[in-house]
Amino acid sequence: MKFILKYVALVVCFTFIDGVKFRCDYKYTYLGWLKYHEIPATWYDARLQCKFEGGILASPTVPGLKTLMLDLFCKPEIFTGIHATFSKEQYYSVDGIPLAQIPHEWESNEPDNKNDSERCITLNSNGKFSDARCDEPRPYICFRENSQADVNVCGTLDSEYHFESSTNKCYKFHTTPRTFARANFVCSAEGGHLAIINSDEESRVIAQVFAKYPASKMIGNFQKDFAFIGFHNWGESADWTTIHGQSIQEAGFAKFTSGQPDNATTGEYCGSVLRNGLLGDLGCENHFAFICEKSPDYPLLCDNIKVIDESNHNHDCTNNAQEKQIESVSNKNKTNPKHIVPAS
Ligand SMILES: [Ca+2]
Ligand SMILES: [Ca+2]
Repeated sequence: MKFILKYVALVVCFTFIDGVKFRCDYKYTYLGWLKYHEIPATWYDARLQCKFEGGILASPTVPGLKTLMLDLFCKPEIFTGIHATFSKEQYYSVDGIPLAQIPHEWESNEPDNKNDSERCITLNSNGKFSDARCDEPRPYICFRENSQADVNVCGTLDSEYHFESSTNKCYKFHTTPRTFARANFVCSAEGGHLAIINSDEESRVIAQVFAKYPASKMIGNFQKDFAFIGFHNWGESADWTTIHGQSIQEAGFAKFTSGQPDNATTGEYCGSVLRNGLLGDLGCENHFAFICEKSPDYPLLCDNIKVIDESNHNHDCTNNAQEKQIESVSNKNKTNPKHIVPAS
């Protein structure tokens, strides 16, 4: 009995000590991991970005989370995950919590559903809500709830990334067809990039990855023997460059399949790989499967039990404070934002 108790105590102890890792670009808090995205995006892209990063578009569903969110931004407003994009006026957070169950106070004269086109909710710096157009870009915050799920050997929670020891890289084949730009967006948000072939060996590895996805495994009407990878020619001819700026020769692999590049239908400026591991060109705006590559040690991983360097995350709003003061003088109705933190 004593032994069992000791064992249980040890297990509890180790469970507690053994931290959970997640991306260091997220700030660890008592409620979970948070990341402020200062570059404004449409609500739709914000939702996707958070999803691909391993979180969700944050909503202030509980008062504690709202406080943490307000501490992260200095701008007048950010998108929350609360939306009515399915049916108008039916507001839910992206994780399904109805607006009625989320504590909230509206900004004066809001919600107004201006021009009957406002289906997304912003969190304003004073803690109040407004309804707003989903397609007008705003900053936003991604959130990952605390959980015991830990990253895999590829440094991600995404189990579709597989490690290849011969290249020391991880790869993920995406069967949902996208344009080159959207494929690049997805890989990047996942912490990787569109695959870049750096050697004959990597070409062989990529061909093996492709072989696991016969056409029958892909749903939809598109050409299934090509996949976008990370090279293009800047919209011009014969300047094939990787998305990281090297010529494909410098990158280490420049073998096109026979008959390629053919610049078919006048204008194939984006790079692809075929099932044989060789290169081809494709129209950037057409939809194809694509392959992401990820380094196991990028993005950097942080442990939830180590002391976290707050400097990367805490926003110094002092520069904005001056602007805000001017704003508040010019607009007497607006109160000073509560969340402005003094310079440390
Ligand atoms: Ca409004
Ligand atoms: Ca590579």
